[in-house]
Amino acid sequence: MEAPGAEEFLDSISSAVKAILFQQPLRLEVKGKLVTLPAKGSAVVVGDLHGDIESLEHILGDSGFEERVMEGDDLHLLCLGDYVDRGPGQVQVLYRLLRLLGSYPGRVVLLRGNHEGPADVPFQPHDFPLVLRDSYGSEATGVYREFRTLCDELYTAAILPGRALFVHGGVPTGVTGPRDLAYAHMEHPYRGNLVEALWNDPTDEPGVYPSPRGIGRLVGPDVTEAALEKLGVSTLVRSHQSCPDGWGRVGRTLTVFSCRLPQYGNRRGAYLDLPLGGDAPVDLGGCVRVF
Ligand SMILES: [Mn+2]
Repeated sequence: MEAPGAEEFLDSISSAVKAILFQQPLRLEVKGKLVTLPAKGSAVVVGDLHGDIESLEHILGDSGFEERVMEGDDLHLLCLGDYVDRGPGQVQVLYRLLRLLGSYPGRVVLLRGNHEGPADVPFQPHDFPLVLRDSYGSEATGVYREFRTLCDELYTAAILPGRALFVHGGVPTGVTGPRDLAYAHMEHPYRGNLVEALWNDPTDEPGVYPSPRGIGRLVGPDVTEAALEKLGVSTLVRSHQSCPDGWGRVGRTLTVFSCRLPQYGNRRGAYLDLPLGGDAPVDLGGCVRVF
């Protein structure tokens, strides 16, 4: 797929920002930067994409997202962040998702990954600005500025009350309730909840440890469980780490990774097709779709 022209891409970004600010609060239950998912219908849950447009198209086709929504299905597309950097289709992935958001503002929920994190937290690799410069030349600066505005408007987390928390990295270890996630972006950098939400990883060992990433924390199953209890949910659904088969589990944490770029070395990608209603299975492992 060709990259869109600068004007078209810029328009998709600024339209998405407006949709998040003005349309989505009328169609979704939004508090701060936390979306509460309705306990009905279902959700297609997508992990890291990192510019892998092929995997995104596969998920959209395989899940039948657009057809199902057009047929009136009660269906959401929930993406767990990390849309750009690394892959060959960074602009294409973002453009596709933003256009879907524009078409179905009540149906598409885009969370923030650490690659869409706050501007004062540097990280590597961040080749998206270079991709923009190659594609758009002198117009790249303006496009990137609009992208940064979008990053600050993306949601930090989504919650399915009583069941699951959805966030890019992990549940912040100091969380006391949903409010801490809803307003984590406003309390950044004074409190670490936003950084932990975007950067944390699970570990088998009980306790909390410094992350080898140099930012965020490694969080043991005991700490995750206690934090999830404060949020009134039993399962954490997150992305942020590749898994050989596209998904994996540590305690109550389920990782789903959707990109299949060769540098990650995973054999498969995965997404979830997750019923949100009361008859939904307690074990989300049964909702994993591997490709
Ligand atoms: Mn990540």
